[in-house]
Amino acid sequence: LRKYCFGTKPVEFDIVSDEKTNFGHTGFPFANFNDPNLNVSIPVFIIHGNHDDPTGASNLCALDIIASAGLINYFGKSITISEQIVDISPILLEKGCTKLAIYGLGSVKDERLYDLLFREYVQFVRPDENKDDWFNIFCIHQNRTARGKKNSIPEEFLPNFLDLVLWGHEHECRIRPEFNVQQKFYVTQPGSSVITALCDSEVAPKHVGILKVYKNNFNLEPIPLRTVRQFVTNKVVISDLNINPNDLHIDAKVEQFLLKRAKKLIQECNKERNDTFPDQIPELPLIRIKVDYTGFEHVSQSPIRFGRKFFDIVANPLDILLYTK
Ligand SMILES: [Mn+2]
Repeated sequence: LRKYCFGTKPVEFDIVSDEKTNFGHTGFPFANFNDPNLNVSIPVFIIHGNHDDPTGASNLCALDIIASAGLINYFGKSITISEQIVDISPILLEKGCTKLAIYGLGSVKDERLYDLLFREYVQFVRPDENKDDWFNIFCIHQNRTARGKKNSIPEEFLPNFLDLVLWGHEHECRIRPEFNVQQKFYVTQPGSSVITALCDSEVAPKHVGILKVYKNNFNLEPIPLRTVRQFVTNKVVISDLNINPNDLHIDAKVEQFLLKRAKKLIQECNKERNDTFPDQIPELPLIRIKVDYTGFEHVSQSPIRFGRKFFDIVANPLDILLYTK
């Protein structure tokens, strides 16, 4: 942040919302580029996630520290007390004839936000004048994919005056804006920038994007990330392997099969590396084989013992195998 976002190049837009409303929760109730003691050329606006949410008696989080150093503009820190309306006031930016309203809400427990939205306890505060002139963005950090009742936020709970929702938290890269026909807004879900969970949703190539807004039109250009570690995942169903469950050498036979499969996946990664000449990809790939052992519960494979054979070839040797039913 200090290296790339500070500098003498002037910021080319104005902030026209009440900065105290946007940033009053920090010790410095104004945008960092309006601080006479700082030279900011690329201002960063950021909400907190669920691993860095405010906590403790003074409700502090990591972003508070970074904000107080003047490096970021931390917004969307709604301190919610139950049975009270939560106001979400936008940061209003203007450049030429383009007006951008950025609403934000840092991560809160899904069940809680679900309830607040369902009971219409969340209020999006819109600018008083020329409501339709604004391009409205909402930054949210919650479950988007349903994982049980109330455990995610339905897009239909968000107000339909929004133009674009920037959805954080979800790991899968779905950065190309998806149109919600009912709500008439777009949702972009950039996904995690690195692979953090060894599951299918992390297989899609990682991207960041550059969003350009002109009046009420926007364009989001996805940019592929070239430093992401390779990851392949695969599923093996033992009952499909044509092995007799009562075979005395069943452990060894299953292990042989899995070793072969792992080596094949590693070869694929190596081939891909050689074909695409990626310059900055870390050398060792991530490999995950899901082993469905239904009907073969007596087969004993230690994932740790299995992984010892891959110490210098794979980034995650000790959890290549994941047993499932
Ligand atoms: Mn998250």
